[in-house]
Amino acid sequence: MFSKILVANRGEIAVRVIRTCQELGIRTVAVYSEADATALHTVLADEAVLIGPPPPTESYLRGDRIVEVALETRCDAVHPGYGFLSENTDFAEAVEAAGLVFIGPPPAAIRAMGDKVTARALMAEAGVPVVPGYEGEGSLDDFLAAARDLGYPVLVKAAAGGGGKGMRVVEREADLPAAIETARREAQGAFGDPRVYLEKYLPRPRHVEFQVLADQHGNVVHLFERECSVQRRHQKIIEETPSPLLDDDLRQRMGEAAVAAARAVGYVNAGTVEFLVDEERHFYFLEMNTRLQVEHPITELVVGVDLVKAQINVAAGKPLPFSQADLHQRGHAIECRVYAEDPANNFLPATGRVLRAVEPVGPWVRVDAGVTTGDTVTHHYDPMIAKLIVWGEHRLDALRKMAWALDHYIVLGVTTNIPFLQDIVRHETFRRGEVTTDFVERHFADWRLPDEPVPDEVLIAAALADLFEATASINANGGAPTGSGDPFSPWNQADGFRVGQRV
Ligand code: MV4
Repeated sequence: MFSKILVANRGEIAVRVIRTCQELGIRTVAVYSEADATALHTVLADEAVLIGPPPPTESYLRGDRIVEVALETRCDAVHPGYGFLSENTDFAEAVEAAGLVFIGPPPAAIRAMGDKVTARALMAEAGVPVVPGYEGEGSLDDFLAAARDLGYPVLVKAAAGGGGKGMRVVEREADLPAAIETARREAQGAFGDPRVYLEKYLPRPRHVEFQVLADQHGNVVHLFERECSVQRRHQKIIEETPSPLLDDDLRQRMGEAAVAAARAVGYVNAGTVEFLVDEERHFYFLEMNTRLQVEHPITELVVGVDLVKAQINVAAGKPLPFSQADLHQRGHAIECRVYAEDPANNFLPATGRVLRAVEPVGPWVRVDAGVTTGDTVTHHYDPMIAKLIVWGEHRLDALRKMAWALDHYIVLGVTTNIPFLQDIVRHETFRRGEVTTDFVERHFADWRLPDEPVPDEVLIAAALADLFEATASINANGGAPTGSGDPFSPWNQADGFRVGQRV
């Protein structure tokens, strides 16, 4: 087993990985930017190394520097989390070339799935259904002929894209040449690769993804699905499992397809196979995310597997401790993503200092947070500051618990989407489990903050925060009411001492 792991990430996922390492008795090294000197992940790790200024390109995306740090601190493995370098083939290769273990899939599997045209071809070959389309290497006339066969509308997608980047809908033949031209130019600019391909456009699909886990000994299992249709501009907002859409038969067929997809690229470690499900309940491979995902906790709660622990064990060469027949879904889990943004103002990212964060605590309520009281949310990083995850015996039970948990989640100082989430989980369509990928656009296009009185809890918390701040500044001055502050008081330290005391 590894004795020390470098966590090449920040925020809640870095904290998530560090906590499991602590539990397993594995030491951790955090890397951090100048903006994260007192962040939770920096404080919680056994060692922390400053890698650069706040912009990701100068810190969390500096693969070369991160590998150096891993070697200098004598780590044996690197966990990439999600985002940043997690799906960067060059980084995975550099980690391995340095004699370290990359806690993720083989670089070849990342590369194969990163190229959507290659992935589609491999999937079709492996018998995994793909959306009818055209992997165009050909001329404009070939594209036009293929689109006519597929029938309009069609989607032009970038081969190097994914997650909706560089995608455009074309309604009629007259618009196709220009759409291809623009898409090529954009793809060249964004990915350095101008290749585009066509897919038939599926109206109002649902996004259902399957968690897979594979070891180095040829064992591949799936850990069932996650329903991820509640999203806005390709950013997921609420995920749940089981999907209200699937029945046992469809679930089994999609699960088998997900396992076949993983096998087709020689997959090892945790991964996610994304499918679109159309109105006739046909399913199609969309793409594979070759990393741990944000929404992994709902699978953990319903299937009873710690996915980070599994990732570490698999990367260390251990066989999976279960087979497909051992895995079952029990109850229902829902995740809400808490974003520092203003849903009443075009979802503008919100920044500032979190004066007070009071997280709901109760049976089967989990909060994975990367930001806590006193931390500053900057514009440099993803606005997701926490994930609220609940488990219930059945869907209605989980929905009730989520409504309760949102009502008891207090964040002061930074605007969040919590009131927006409260309205979604109470929405009739959502409660019926009838969401498609256009749900938010369709029902929440001009959402406004409800005109309700501020709850007592919030007023009390605000008053306490105020008092707390005032007391802190009095203590810092040895009893004087206000002033510049005692440089030796722990309240005035910027080195994380206070954060470390709180957790
Ligand atoms: C599609 C589609 C309809 N038809 N492909 C968006 C993200 C990227 N991974 C693929 N996406 C889509 N591909 C075909 N052939 C509709 C979407 C889509 C979508 C997919 C999943 C979740 C949310 C979405 C929101 C808008 C469009």
